[in-house]
Amino acid sequence: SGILYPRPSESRETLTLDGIWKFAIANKTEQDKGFKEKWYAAPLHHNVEVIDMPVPSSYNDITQDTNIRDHIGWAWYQRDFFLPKSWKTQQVSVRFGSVNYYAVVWINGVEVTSHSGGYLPFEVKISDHLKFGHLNWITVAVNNTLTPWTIPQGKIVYHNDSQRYPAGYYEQQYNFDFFNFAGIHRPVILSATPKTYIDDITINTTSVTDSLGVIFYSVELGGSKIAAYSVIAEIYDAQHRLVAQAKGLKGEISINNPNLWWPRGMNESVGYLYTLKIQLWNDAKNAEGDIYRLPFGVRFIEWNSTGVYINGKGVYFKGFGRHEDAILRGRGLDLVTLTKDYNLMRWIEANSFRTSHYPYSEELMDLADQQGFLVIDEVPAVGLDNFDDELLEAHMQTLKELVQRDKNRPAVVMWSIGNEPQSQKQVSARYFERVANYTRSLDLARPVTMVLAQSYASDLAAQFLDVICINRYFGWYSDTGHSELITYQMIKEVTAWHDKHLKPVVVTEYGAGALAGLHTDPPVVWTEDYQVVLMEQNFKAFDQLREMGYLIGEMIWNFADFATPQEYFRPTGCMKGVFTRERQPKFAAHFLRRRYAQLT
Ligand code: E9O
Repeated sequence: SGILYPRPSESRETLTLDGIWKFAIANKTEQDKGFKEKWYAAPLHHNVEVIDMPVPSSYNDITQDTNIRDHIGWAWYQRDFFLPKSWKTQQVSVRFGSVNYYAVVWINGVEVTSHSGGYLPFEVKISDHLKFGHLNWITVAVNNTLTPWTIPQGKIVYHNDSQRYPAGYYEQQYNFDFFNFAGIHRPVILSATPKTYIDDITINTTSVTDSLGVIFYSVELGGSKIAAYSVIAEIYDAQHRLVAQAKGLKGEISINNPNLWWPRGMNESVGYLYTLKIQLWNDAKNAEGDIYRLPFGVRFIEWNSTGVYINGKGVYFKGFGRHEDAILRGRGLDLVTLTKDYNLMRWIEANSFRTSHYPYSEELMDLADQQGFLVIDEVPAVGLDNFDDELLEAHMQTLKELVQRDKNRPAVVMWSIGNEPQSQKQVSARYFERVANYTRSLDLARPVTMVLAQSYASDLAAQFLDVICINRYFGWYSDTGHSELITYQMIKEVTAWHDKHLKPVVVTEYGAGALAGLHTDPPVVWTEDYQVVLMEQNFKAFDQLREMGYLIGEMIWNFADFATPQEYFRPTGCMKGVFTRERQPKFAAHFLRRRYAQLT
């Protein structure tokens, strides 16, 4: 079923549950206590000492308590709410933008749903469990434990060496360098729709010329059946003028002389959005039914061995690998940081980013659609290292949920099915063949890619992709400090991938750590100076590789410094940001801006 973003309309209302919730973590040695004592069945403070916790936010950096910062396992959230009487006759749902990683939800003590996967929305109907004229309680238990069968993977390691560790000591390990922030990360929204409602809408804009845009749409209904109904589809332009219409659950609508959706820098018209208004009409009762408005762009994507094309024009990606990461909030939705980040990306004249290494919030994606940023949309499959069927199942589920959520977004121009897997392993070949083909079964309108870090000789996954993305740290992780090798090695590297597969290549990561304010000349690693030299040497290679027709994009790692697990080689975080975690420019930002301004 669909996962449309809850948008108020003539027939729909929403109420936010964002705000301060009550919160407690489960004791390390008594993880099951909350379940055994049924903490969901009574006000949380009857059972355990609670503190205040903002939603949305990660819980890690909110308190002074290391146990909360480094918590592994169950955390409990609870709050109460009243509902308007008018919702009694409606279909009421609760929708979570994301909860990392696993969530169980109770309404008034009754379990209503659970969800696996930390970065995608889930929703459940709750009408049967609600009270009107009384307080309602919602309880959420969140578990951030990562295992070999979660996406991304992790493992719990028990230490048996009694010389060094007390009995039962364990820790969470994982294969990636971003801190595994946890909690209710995105908005929690109650919504009321009519009992028969619009459950899903799919839009396809593959057939477009300058004079005609043909839009294929289809609608799915949910809830109680009505004897006789009609569906009215109307398209409005950005000035809210009706420009085309059709009838029926699915069909074709043509827009004459359409305003195409263009990414930044390729056309004066950037990020043009139409609105598809779907309206149900109850013919039996001759009454208005559910109404939903979906923004969409008219554009089409093509790809071949030399490039990716939007509306027939070849694209060069100039952008960033990023994170949803902000001071105090962690990975919680923060509209201030989110908006500032777009302003910084515009200032530096980027046209794109990759949602490394997990799907970003819908609020963030909306702005990409509106501002004309190209997005490589990535699932949280980072650093996969074993490839069994159970993992495959979870991997496909996350792709299914991602495509379901983002299929109508013009900004999304590629699906990335993972980052830096152990794709040299024999078993990975069949695994990625299945994941790539599964992705195509979900959406044929966009190319499929994955971000590779193995050598071109040993990798077994690129053969199943449409576009090859690679991460390369010449002069940083290899030949550290030897900036004189970077141009040579990068040219060799991209050429080898291209020659082997005859597919376009994007360098999705390159970069150097730089501590803001640290300078040396001659430049040495960790200075701002070295970061710039490394960029300059990469740029020389990129220019040549683009000339040769091999390279279709460059994305520096990373947009901003971000939090990592505690490591002796990362001073509180990854320092490869072009901006600091506070979103102030390093020397590198000014340098990158000069380049991106010239690249078209
Ligand atoms: C993923 C990113 O999240 N890529 C890592 C980044 C890092 O610096 C991390 O922040 O740890 C780099 C992986 C290095 C791959 C080098 C490939 C060289 C193969 C010959």
